[in-house]
Amino acid sequence: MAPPRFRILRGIAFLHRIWYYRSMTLWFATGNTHKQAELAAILSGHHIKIPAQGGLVDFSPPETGNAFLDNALIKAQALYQAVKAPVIADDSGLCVDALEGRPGIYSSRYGAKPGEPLSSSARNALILQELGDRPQRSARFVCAMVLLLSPDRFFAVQETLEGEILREEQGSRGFGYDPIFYIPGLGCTLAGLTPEEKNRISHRGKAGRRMAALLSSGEV
Ligand code: ITT
Repeated sequence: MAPPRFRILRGIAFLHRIWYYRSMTLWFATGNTHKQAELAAILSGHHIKIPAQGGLVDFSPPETGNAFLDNALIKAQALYQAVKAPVIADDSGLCVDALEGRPGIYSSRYGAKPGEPLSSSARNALILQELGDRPQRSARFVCAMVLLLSPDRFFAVQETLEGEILREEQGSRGFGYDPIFYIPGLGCTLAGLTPEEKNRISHRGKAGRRMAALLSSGEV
């Protein structure tokens, strides 16, 4: 019989093998490194790779859809064409009620002129200017997420996070519209939360955990 230390090592190797085979490599169809960091933490049991790691440095398919879900599927299909392996994609944005849902699917390009994208703080300033003193400040983040396993097989989920638009930026963490997105129940903006706290409540966190549950269900 093998000595105890050898048996423990063999046990660890066995558990590692189980963990490795349950975890999947997922290509994430994004060029946004903030989203990449968030999803890698949300799906921490899996290997998340971005197009640049497959030599696709300029991956940016035209987002021609009229809904978050359409654009998530466009990104997923475009990357699947290139890598021929399971892909996850996220199309997300901020919808402000008093602005009839803007910026919505145009969140990353809001206020941009051709060839001249706005910085995040300039986009935040534009939203604050458009809203002015209006008392109605309700808004939500939306995240449509698609898991594409083969050309004709995909799963989709769309999740939200409700909040309010502040009158000025607050907080220095996160990205994009986080500094103007206030969570009344927490008394701070998303930019005031740690990455773990944000993932726990966010649109992306909720959508990603649904995908994680699906991946560990044994049905995928
Ligand atoms: P990819 O298309 O390459 O994934 P992107 O940033 O262009 O990157 P989207 O088209 O989905 O992604 O646009 C999402 C924009 O919405 C993003 O650039 C932010 O401005 C905003 N956004 C989405 N999720 C956010 C979050 O959690 N916090 C702050 N802003 C967010």
